[in-house]
Amino acid sequence: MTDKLQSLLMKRGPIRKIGVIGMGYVGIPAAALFADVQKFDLVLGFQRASSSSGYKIDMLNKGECPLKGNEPGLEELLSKVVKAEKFKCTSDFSKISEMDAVALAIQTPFANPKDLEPDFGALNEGIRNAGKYLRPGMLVVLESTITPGTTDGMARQILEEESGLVAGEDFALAHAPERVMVGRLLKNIQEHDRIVGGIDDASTQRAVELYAPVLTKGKIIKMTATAAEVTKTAENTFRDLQIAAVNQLALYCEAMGVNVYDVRAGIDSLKGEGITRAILWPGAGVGGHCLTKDTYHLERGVKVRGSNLDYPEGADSIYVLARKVNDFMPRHMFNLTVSALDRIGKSLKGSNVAMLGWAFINDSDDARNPPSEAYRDLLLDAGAKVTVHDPHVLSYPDVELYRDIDEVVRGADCIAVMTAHSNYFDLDPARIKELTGQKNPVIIDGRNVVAPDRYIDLGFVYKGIGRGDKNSHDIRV
Ligand code: SAJ
Repeated sequence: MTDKLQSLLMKRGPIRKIGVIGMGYVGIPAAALFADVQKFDLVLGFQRASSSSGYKIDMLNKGECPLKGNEPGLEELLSKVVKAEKFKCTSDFSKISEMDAVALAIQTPFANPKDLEPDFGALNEGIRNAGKYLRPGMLVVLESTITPGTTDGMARQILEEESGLVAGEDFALAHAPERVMVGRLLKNIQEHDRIVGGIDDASTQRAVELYAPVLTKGKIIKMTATAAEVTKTAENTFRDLQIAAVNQLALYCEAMGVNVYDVRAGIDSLKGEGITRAILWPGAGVGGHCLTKDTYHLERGVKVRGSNLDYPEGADSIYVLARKVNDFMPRHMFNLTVSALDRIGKSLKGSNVAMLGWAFINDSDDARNPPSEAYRDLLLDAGAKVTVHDPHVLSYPDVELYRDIDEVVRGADCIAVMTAHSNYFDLDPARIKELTGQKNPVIIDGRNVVAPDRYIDLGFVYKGIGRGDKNSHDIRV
């Protein structure tokens, strides 16, 4: 902590004006909640007036929420803070210079999912803008999920280059990773504990002053900026690892003729002082915007930021292995499909496969990095004809999405459940069989949605992930 920064912060006084760069799923609720804090005078939401997202500026300034889907309380809060003239959205980034604190909430997708290089382009532009208009005594906070070492590395360099100021002396710099889930944005920001990591103590303290007032149930957890980056990427890496652990177990149970759900219930029953078995759910794969990338941010962080890592030379980390297990699950669905069709003398070539579910997560329209896409591609490569049903996803590039299950199932040789949407739990096997027009239709259950015997008894060839107890059943005629 330098005296210079401390005195600059003292001179500036308490945070009153806050800028939030990036009016998306993270920035909009963050800005609205900051604006609702009595002691903050004004929040400016900074949004590029680009053709794709410039429309948000007018909507937000009318107190309307441009986000899709239901976000409880958000539109009301926006309307309240806009009416009170405590929140305004602008594309004039020069107004950053009037702020006491600036939070950057800009997404960091993959440039190309194949090479797992993050696309920091938009984030870098936001950082450059913040740097251009940075003033002594300001606080800059990165909320985006970033590779460990970014805040105190690339972000610090850009801010210092653009401003001619020195981080930790002339301005405060911190990382406070977002932990929001679509559908509960406000609740998550207010109730999750907030990790706050500065490049030095003064920066951490200044960031605490920004975030503490918006917390209701959540507590502040202070650490360094790099520790905060590791925490965020590792909390998703650990979830991916837990899912991979139960997916691996499901594959073992299939090989040993055992029902993984019996085993899961057995393991889960072990409770007691200091005993934890966070066993999750096996499935057709892991999709979404978080778990599919955050492991690679952590891995890159240890490569870029780490030194003298003591680990077997060239061996995959357990985390990368977990990603490989989870990414294998759509292929496992494909292998189950091939083996089920083979039991009735059919091959995938020329077969009709009806996929139920495209979204990466149940009862949602979110189709980012869906495991269903990998499965569909394998089917097409094998010469199958694929039709896809999803009750929520409106559109997806190069995929025709049907709303009517009957239309998708009609004439199908095989039905594959990829997403556990609620309406799949009460499918009627007799109706499904009639629609397929097959003596022995195939059903592949990727999300433990169907009751196997109800289908097997009607002559279906059933395969389910983890269902070693059912996958070699006799075929009823
Ligand atoms: N999945 C499984 N088995 C499970 C849980 C999930 O196969 O037991 C699959 C899902 O089908 C999906 C993928 O994993 O394809 C991801 O599911 P998710 O429930 O983890 O949802 P995400 O990707 O939206 O994760 C977010 C993360 N939140 C943030 O990054 C702020 C994650 O940290 C949360 O733990 C997760 O939401 C949550 O718990 O809802």
